[in-house]
Amino acid sequence: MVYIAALPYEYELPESSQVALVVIDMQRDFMEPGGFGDALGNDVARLQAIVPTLQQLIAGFRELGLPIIHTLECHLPDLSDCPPSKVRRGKGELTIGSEGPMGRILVKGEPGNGIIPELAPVPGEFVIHKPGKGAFYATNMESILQEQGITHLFITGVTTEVCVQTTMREANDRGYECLMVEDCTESYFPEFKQATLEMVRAQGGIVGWTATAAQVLEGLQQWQPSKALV
Ligand code: C5J
Repeated sequence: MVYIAALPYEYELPESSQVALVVIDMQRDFMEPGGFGDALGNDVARLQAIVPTLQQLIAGFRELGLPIIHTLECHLPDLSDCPPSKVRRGKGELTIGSEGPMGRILVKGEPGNGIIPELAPVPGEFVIHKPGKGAFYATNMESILQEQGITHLFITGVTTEVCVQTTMREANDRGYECLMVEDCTESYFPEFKQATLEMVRAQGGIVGWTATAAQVLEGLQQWQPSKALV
């Protein structure tokens, strides 16, 4: 058993467990001017701060040969997978499907919908296209986790209180042991990030744990899984 220093108490990683890193929506649509986040009136520059730390965490998982799952929030070009209620939100000049400076907002395959180059997936990593906030809704996330025998999830990405938190709650309800990596998630609203971290670990870890990337990597380097890694 390895114990990762975490809040509200140590996160246990048994030899019999299998882990994955989940990287939520590190897309130009949320990170750069001219995308979805910007269209909703947010200061997208705030999200850049986590990129170097997330690069280090991803590099650590790659070195250890551990699975990485990247998600993208996106919709089909005809928006048939996008509820009209979602299109109506925001009331900005640009909305989902509008032509923006990086192509159509939040539409699959458009330049602005891609993952930022610094965090681009490499061959062999899982990439999930999701129409909702949570990574489990209308995707093959659960079947990937089951096929790989994954039991423990390290959850990162943007934005903390929207897609990251939704995914963590979905995973928690399905029985996964989830840890949100504090310095690898960010929000347009610092107070929402802080509140989310506190909500997750309140009440004895009602949704899960939080720890820093350094704490996660230190623990994983000592962990010796009994199952063959995928
Ligand atoms: C949002 C996300 N904020 N990835 N999506 O609409 O959090």
